[in-house]
Amino acid sequence: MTATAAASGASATERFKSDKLADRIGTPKERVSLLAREVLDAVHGTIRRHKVTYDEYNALKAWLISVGEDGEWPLFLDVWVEHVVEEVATEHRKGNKGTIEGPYYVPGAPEQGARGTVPMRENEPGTPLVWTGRVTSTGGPALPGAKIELWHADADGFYSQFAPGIPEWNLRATFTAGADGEFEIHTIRPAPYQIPTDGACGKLIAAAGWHAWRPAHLHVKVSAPGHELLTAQLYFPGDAHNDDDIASAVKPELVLSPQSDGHGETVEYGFALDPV
Ligand code: MBD
Ligand code: FE
Repeated sequence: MTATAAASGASATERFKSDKLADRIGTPKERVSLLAREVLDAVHGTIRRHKVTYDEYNALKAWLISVGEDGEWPLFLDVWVEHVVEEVATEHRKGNKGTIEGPYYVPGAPEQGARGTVPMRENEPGTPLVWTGRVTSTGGPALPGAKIELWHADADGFYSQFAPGIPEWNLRATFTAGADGEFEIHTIRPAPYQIPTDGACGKLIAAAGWHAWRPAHLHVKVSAPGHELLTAQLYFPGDAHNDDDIASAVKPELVLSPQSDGHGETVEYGFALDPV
């Protein structure tokens, strides 16, 4: 079976509903009215400025219907909107830069302690990557016991639990920083990632003449008691899409400096978390 937009979209939609909708808080009426009004005003402005036709309106309507049918609301929103929400939510931070979560996080990945290997298949394709680092508070002290949740795509660009035929927790793990905040993670280097092209988001990309690529990336969530949760992605130097990520989620502070060691690559990268 091959991965289809509708199948990974349906999984991402279910994931969102069970993780994020459960603890959503109500938004006050005044705030809903203000934001909805302003977004609608912006749409009306675009229609007037560009004299949008009925054909174009109906094409939009059909496309919006297909976003839901393909389960691609999580993908659409995380690719084209989340980066600005993240920017606003974290602008006060003094510690590590973060970036968007994207649609493919799953909580509860297997625990590996402070040093270990991410679950992977026998002969998992890809260059071995050994990543060492420390988790500290922005003031300097180490944060022993900090959690580092890691998830990333395989060498074909597929995420476990969102593409068929991949073991449940493949390339997903939770590490716990040691006494000095240190950790050592063994994994493989992920491949550049192309968002599904056979669904509604792919249709928009093709119709607009854009490309569907994100640079290769490792996703992390780093957490410690009394500190703000850090959601980030780490990138590799020289990737063709670091400068034109479809999801606009690359920041210079998030680009790694790996060293080749003949067998694979090693890299050092740590995290400073902001106290709450
Ligand atoms: C991804 O892997 C991703 O990280 C984002 C942000 C959007 C789509 C796929
Ligand atoms: Fe991703």
